[in-house]
Amino acid sequence: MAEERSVKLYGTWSSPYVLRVKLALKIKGIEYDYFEEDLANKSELLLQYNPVYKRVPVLVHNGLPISESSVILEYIDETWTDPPHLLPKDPYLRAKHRFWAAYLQQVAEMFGTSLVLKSQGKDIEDVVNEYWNKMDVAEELIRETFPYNEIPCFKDTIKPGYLDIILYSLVGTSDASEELFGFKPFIPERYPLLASWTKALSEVPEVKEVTPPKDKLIELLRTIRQMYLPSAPKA
Ligand SMILES: N[C@@H](CCC(=O)N[C@@H](CS)C(=O)NCC(=O)O)C(=O)O
Repeated sequence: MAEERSVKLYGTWSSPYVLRVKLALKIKGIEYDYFEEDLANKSELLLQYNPVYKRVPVLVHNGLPISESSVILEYIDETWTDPPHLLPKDPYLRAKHRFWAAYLQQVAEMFGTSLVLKSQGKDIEDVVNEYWNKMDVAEELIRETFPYNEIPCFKDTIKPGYLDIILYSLVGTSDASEELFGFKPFIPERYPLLASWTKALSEVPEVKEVTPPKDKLIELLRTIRQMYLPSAPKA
């Protein structure tokens, strides 16, 4: 169909939000043209397509731009209605998936690398403790979103969905920041479910295909850290 051919994604390789869209398109088997943006010198098209936030990702479907990664994921699921579906059919379960996706995002953003890097005046230990406390809640309660309360296990017939994509985008590339900052988002002993869920996701072929290379990410994080904390070690 012509509709399916005209899909364009404006992104930047290191963005966790762009990763979400790449993953959703890959899982749904949707072909698209990708345009890498230089965020220090945004293209006219990006500014035109996302005049409100001027951010990536932007998905352009048949000339119509959609921005904000979670909105894009829902748009993809509602437009390409063949399975696999990103959100569950059942409205209550859909609501739960959206709820937990928003919660995980809020906690991760609160704790985000940029916060750690920029909050020189703030006690990092307090930030970490707050993160643990909030993730404890997710570890205990998120199980109810899974069928039969089983930890997700992905195979040919069970592909990652909306909540999986959001979780993976938030912590899936954390091995790069772990190597640099020594912080692990989910210690397996404390977070058996969240840790094994993230690990299962990282082994899905579609996920491996779109995850940015760890070395390249480490390099980028080093540069960012250097910008905010000039006294930080270079290597
Ligand atoms: N809430 C947005 C966040 C997108 C976002 O923060 N994108 C960053 C790249 S990771 C960006 O475009 N930054 C450029 C800027 O803020 O000027 C989403 O979910 O799509």
